[in-house]
Amino acid sequence: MSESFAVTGIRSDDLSLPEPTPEHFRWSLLNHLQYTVGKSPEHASKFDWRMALSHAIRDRAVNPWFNSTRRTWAEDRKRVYYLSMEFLIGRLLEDMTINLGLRDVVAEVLDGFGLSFADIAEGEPDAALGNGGLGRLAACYLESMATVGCPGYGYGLRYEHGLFKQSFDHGRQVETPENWLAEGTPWDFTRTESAYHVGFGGELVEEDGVQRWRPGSQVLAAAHDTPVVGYGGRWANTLRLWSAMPNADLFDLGRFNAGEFAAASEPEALARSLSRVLYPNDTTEGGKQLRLSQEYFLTSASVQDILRRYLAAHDDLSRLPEYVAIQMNDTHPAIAGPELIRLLVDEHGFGFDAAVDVATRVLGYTNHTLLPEALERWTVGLMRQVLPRHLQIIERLDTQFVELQGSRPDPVRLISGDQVNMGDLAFATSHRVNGVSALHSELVRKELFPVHDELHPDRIVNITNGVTPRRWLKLANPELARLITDTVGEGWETDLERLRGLEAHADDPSFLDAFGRAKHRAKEAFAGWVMGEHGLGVPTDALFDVQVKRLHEYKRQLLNILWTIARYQRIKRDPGAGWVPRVKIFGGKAAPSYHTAKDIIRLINDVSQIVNNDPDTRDLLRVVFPPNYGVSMAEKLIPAADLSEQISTAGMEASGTGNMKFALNGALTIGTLDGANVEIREHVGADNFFLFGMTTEEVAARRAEPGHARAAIERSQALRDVLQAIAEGTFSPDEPHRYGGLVDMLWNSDWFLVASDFDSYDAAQTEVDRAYGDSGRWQRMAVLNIARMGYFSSDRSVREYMREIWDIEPAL
Ligand code: 6GP
Repeated sequence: MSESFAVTGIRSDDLSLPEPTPEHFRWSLLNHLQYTVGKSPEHASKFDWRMALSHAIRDRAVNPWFNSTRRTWAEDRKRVYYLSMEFLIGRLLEDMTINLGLRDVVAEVLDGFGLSFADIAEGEPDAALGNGGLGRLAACYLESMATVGCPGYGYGLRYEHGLFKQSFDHGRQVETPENWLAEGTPWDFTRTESAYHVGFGGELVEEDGVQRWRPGSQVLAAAHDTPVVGYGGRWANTLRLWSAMPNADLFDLGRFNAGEFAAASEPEALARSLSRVLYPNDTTEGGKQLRLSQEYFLTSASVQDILRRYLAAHDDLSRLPEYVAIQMNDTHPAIAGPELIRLLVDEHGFGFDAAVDVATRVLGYTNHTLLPEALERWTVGLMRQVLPRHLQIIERLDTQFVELQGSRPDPVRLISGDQVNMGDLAFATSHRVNGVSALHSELVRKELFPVHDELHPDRIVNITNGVTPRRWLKLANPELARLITDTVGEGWETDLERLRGLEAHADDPSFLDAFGRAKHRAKEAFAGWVMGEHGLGVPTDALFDVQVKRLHEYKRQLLNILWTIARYQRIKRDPGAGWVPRVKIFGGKAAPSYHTAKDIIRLINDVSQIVNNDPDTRDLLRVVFPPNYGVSMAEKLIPAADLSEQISTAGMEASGTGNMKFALNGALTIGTLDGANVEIREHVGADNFFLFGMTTEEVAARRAEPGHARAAIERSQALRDVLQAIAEGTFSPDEPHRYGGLVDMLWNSDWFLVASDFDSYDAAQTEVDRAYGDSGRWQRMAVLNIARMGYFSSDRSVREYMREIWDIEPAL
């Protein structure tokens, strides 16, 4: 901790930057190039220019940031703290430039130097500090909180290595470490003075009749702050990421001097491992002890920081819920309940029940999945070893929770057998629990927490997810964004319902024509990128049919590739049947240990080899799977999509957010009644959505039928032909039985009901062909989709959180 050395008499306002005129910005850029980066314009590389530009932009974020912080203190406002193990923020340069309203100025200045903004921005690595939906949602919500003026912080970990880099070796996924910090990041301010000790292990000792925790080891959490600027630059919040720093005494100088270099550094390395890598598992848990320690590291540092900030302006901790709301992004930070209770009881003299009451009123919990393997459970043994005091608190909460259930014969437990159930713990220590789409929240109520719900009927609420229209339309799709502004005027960026104004133009041929041109240019841009980057050829006059998301059986990329094979066989049988040319585009990563998902990736790649090289079909069907899907690829691909594949087994996708991004960019959805698809369809209209598949109830009933998969395959000639071709090695001639396991699974178990939904999916795809064949009709449908997507702005979601969970007023 560094000593404060405040100098009075100089006001930060006096240091404000002048208006961002091109002249000033030009000066600022050159100044940073020379004095921050240390390069002259004659010798600067593209990287140097990017760093200088990023610093010049970051400068502009500081005043809104200070102003927002100052106002929050001055007005003694409540703050929201969003605790998340993942923030999948992607690149920041263009995003900040747009939100600060500087895009035109920057382009003009760079132009003057013969540089292109797009070219420079393209060099920025993605901050891939997340796996998928949950992490990207956290990033959208932070941006929306800043845009609507909700004072708050995102708290996360500053992983040295974000989500692994994916490449393909003969079609197989290969993972290599991602290194976003290798060249340094221009965005964050390191605050070594905001460092906290986080303890692990050790023992409980009794002192003056009270239990005290004596941790066995301690790690320092150091803060790194990135300003998060809302659209228009009217408000800015902070993303505070913790990195682990070993205590200086962990380095054993004696051993080092004795020549034992590695051993001397080992405890240090172990401490640093807390923020070294992001767990590459989406929805499944892994790597027990380190993962639990990481979760506690994030939570403890954040809760300590929150209390410090509160106590700087208040002294009565019982009023904490009036000033603090903490949102737990899934159960990963669910140790926040016990941690807050521990601090209140052990350090601030609270009684246990009073502490529980305060914690519960402060905390909220968002559930993001029903998959049983994703519901975190830690063994009591591990918990005792890593967090003995917290275990004690959870035991007491468990006892109280059982008492609350009265004489119920088989009470729900926070600790059952030797397992601590983090979902139940999170529920029991929160005043609100929310699902992320209407359907999902209903299932959270009925399937996941029926007993909790009975005891606390007003605790579960639904907040349907949303996405930020700044990144996912204005930034990603400038051409469409311009057309929208020309048509409905400015302001849709922060009031997405204004897109409704497009409806009046849905039958206007010149507008549809302009829309068609914007779509086509996005397709050409994507095709150019995929050729330049991956050497994959993509015909731009074909229908772009896209499925990008994590690889998971429930998301059913397998259904998509099986249908693709059926299409291939049909074209081969009848090449002249007037096929609509399609490009099937896949993207997504599989968890490294998820073997079935990796088999599916390989199958898609194998199929692409055969299909793309077959002269009979290559003009009508192409399969492309660019490796290493992430936020930046999504920004290029989503604007180019015609068809959005949202084909999960009903009841399994909590919400989806990609589905929203595609529809907002004028792709039509082929989808099941799952997650937010249900609400998207309600909004855009059933006529403008390709629905197929069983409902959640039908899925449950079908699963109970013995032999359902076999029966479905026997009913479908097309599917039989596909499975036979795979089984014969048509797509893996060098190893004909490569997919024996997959085929066998489809015949005999098929938990995800790929076979049962195949024919229905096939029929919906036929509808897609028919609609696409009439380009006027297709474009009209696409425009109606865009026009009716206003509801799915993350600004709306965040306002609902503010009203229904956080109880906070916007500062704007
Ligand atoms: C995901 C859900 O799978 C997805 O449906 C949802 O849109 C997204 O969260 C945001 O709510 N879940 C995860 O990414 C996850 O790791 C534990 O859940």
